[in-house]
Amino acid sequence: MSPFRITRTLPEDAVAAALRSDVRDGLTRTPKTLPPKWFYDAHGSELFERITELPEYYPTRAEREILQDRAGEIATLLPARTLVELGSGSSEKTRLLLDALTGLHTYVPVDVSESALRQAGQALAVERPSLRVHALIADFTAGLVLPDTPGPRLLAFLGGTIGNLLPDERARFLTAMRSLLTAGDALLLGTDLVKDPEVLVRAYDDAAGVTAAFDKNVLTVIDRELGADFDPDAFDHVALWDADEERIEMRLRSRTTQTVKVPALDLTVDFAAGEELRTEVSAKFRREKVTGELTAAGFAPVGWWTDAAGRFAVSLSVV
Ligand code: AVJ
Repeated sequence: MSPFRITRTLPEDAVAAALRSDVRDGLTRTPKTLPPKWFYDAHGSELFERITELPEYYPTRAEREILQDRAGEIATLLPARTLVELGSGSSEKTRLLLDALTGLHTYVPVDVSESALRQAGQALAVERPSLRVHALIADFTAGLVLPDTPGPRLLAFLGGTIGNLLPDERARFLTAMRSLLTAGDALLLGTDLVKDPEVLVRAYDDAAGVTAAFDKNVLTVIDRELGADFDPDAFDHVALWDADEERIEMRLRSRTTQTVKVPALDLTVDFAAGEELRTEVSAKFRREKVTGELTAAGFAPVGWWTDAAGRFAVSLSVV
């Protein structure tokens, strides 16, 4: 077996502190919000894997189609020796890139979910005996530090997860990613594209209710980690299309007037009947918007590929 290392760039108590401050900030503002990163405990990561297999949730399949068709071309444009993958989850689509990057030295999966990293990292280390795997448990929206590995580096941020950041967060994130890279390195970015709102809403409100369970799982996380008494069944999952911002929003709508206690924060939160807590934004893009944001952050776009149906795009930008 090849070396498998796992590094925690954020100490566990910093993760706990971030959860506390996110929950306090989010539940005391109007309208109430929570950042989507807290969906992904072990159960949430499992639910997300199930989402990617739903008939309505097309982004995973569309992006896989692009990588199946284009990984060779991407590897020729950027023959990376280090592949860094942000929000790697199960690293399933990564295998397509790993197969194409024939000169690869080290794979660096980065995720907030230790359980997903361990599973995926260990499996890969067994499957690819010559590949070094150095996993990072990190919040890539806050000061990421990459291990010292050979270049060129390809930084992959797939799945459309950049859409989960708000516009100002996106700008700061892309600038921070640019500053991690040096000449010859590149960013491979997956972005979901603007399309028929009905298709989009169905992708975030599936018939089997898996996305609803995923959405409500954030309440279970807060109950467990902060001793709160959220009743997930007291909320309805809502997915809506914001046509002005061109983004999907997921919300949890309180079924009744209710009060929730969060003992670890010494906090009491009142919900009016029908009040909504925003749990995720998922921005959808047009090519000009992606190119504009990349260019503003100092990247030079060199490749743009979509699936045959034009639902999703993968772009490559050099430094
Ligand atoms: C793949 C993390 C970007 O926004 O589509 C899936 C997460 N949320 N269904 C997305 C998600 C609801 C997802 N990301």
